[in-house]
Amino acid sequence: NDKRIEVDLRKQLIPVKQLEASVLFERQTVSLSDKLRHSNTGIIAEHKRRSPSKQVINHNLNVFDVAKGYQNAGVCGMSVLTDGKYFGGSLDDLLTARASCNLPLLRKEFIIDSYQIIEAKAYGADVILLIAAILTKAEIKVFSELAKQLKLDVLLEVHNEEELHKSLMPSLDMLGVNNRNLKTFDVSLDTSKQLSKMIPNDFVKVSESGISNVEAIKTLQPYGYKGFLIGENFMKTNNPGDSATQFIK
Ligand code: IGP
Repeated sequence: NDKRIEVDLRKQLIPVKQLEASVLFERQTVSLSDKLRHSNTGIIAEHKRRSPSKQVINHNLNVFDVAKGYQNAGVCGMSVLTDGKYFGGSLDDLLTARASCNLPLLRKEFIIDSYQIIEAKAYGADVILLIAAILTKAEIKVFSELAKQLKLDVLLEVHNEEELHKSLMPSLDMLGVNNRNLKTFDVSLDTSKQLSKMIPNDFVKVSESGISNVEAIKTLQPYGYKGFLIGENFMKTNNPGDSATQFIK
């Protein structure tokens, strides 16, 4: 797999056997989808230093404080960008978040190989993200079934109808609709509204990106959304935890 080799060259990989022998691999994971089902606010708060659309969001905060702040705010879960190239994140960030809070943690990464799922668990994640735009149906099946075996929740991300229809399968827990077009970076909450009716109710519906106020959440809840993934709006402030609190009270 060519894509995988590119990833391999960036760092020395720890053998799978060693990852499986790690202390965190034994940890009992927490289900984000269960928490969202039973929440009225449903915030998944993200740690994101920068992005392809915004070069600098915030470089001055440490993950430890951000995770603590989100937990104190009462969010349902935290998303940690581990991609270095586009988002300036790392697996170290995931570990640090794990050390700082009990929230279910989503490894936010472009997953293209099973290895990254085993790695996610060994570094303390409870949830993995699978992005329909970069995976085949067969890959989504293999990766989501592996995640379920490892007791990880699966959030499958789509941006249009075609991706959604390709992806629906029982091994997914949450269906995330990305309001941001990854090619143009345009954001529209209409994407969540339009796709909602095509998502069967057995999946927890999550609306991702471009959510900047409580009104947006109130608008999306009648469409069946139980989860709201928010990054930039919190991270651009000096105290992301305090900003999250505004969304929860
Ligand atoms: C958060 P925002 O607009 O609140 O910062 O968006 C999250 O949805 C976004 O970071 C995201 C993402 C992704 C990042 C959604 N899907 C896939 C990387 C890869």
